Amino acid sequence: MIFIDACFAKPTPYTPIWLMRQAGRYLSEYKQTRAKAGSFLNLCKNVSLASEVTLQPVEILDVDAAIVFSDILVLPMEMGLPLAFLAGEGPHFKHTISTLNDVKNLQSGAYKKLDYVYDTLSQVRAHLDKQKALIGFCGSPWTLATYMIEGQGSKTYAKSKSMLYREPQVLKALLESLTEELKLYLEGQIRAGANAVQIFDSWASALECSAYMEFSWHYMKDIAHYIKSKYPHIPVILFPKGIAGYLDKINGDFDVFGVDWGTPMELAKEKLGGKYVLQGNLEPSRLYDRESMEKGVDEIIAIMGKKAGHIFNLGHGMLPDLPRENAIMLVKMLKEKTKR
Ligand code: 1CP
Repeated sequence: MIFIDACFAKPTPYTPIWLMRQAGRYLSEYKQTRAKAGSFLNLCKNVSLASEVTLQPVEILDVDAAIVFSDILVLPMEMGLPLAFLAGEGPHFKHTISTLNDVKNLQSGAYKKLDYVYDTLSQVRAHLDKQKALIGFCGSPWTLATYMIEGQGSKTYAKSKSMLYREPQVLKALLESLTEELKLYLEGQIRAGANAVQIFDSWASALECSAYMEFSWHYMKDIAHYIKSKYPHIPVILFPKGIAGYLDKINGDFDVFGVDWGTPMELAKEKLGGKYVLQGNLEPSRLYDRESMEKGVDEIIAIMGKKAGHIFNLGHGMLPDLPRENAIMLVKMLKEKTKR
């Protein structure tokens, strides 16, 4: 598989590409399937519909990898926090974590309740082109913890950070239990057919450097090390969003570093290019305009070259109102421009 070869820095016929959040509302096909499912969570839990939306972007865009359709928040949900997706408002947990007792009351063995994710992976792997990779994923302990503590997305992360500085032992207990569940969850995804795994640390940038290393990166590394020691042939991709200033501190046992759009690719290459394959990092909003998109692609190729060591992606997820024609064009353009 071209994508897997690229993750291990082996030469490929062109630079492989996939797009974070490549399944979603910018595709009318997704909206139709989601309507059939009735709700977002029903869609995640319905194996045949979730498989369908996983495969849609592969067929429509011709990307080199599929990412299983699910959400990072199904894991905390299965740890015993009821989850709702409110129309227009995003995810919402009715019960939140604020004390050590709350952490102790979380159910262990959540990874055993996620058969709908494993079954979707198996079904997709059975239908996916042999040359295309299937990516499994999870949220980072820190990013998941912010939703469990705040109850929803946040601008300030006030409750999470207040816990970090006032009662770090409570936050650490939560991060540790998440870490143990996530190791087994990713392992389950690999056994079900995932060819690579990515950990999304979407809210990395909420933390100052020392806090980031101690309360997020430490746990990401622990999960990555666990997977790499048991499954050396499975690439592990880490995507911490918004930590351009901390790249000197990045280390650990993983294969691919996901570069967000706020981190200049030149800087990522200088600091990490010798150690890790880099994935990224086109600013998603460039897809609003074809000329801006092409210019962005050219700039990234000029930095990363056409040799091994790069996987093309956006620097964060697809937005619901981006024109699909430009996403299709992006994939085609990238393959032509990077042909060896
Ligand atoms: O249909 C809808 O209205 C729901 C929109 C939606 C979609 C399409 C949500 C709700 N989740 C998803 C799918 C999803 N989420 C995928 C699918 C696979 C793919 O990439 O095609 C993935 C990988 C995720 C991961 C995810 N969920 C992250 C990490 C990645 C990122 O974008 O930073 C995060 C932070 C979430 C939480 C979440 N789920 C949904 C929303 C709207 C949010 C973000 C809310 C917020 O900003 O706090």
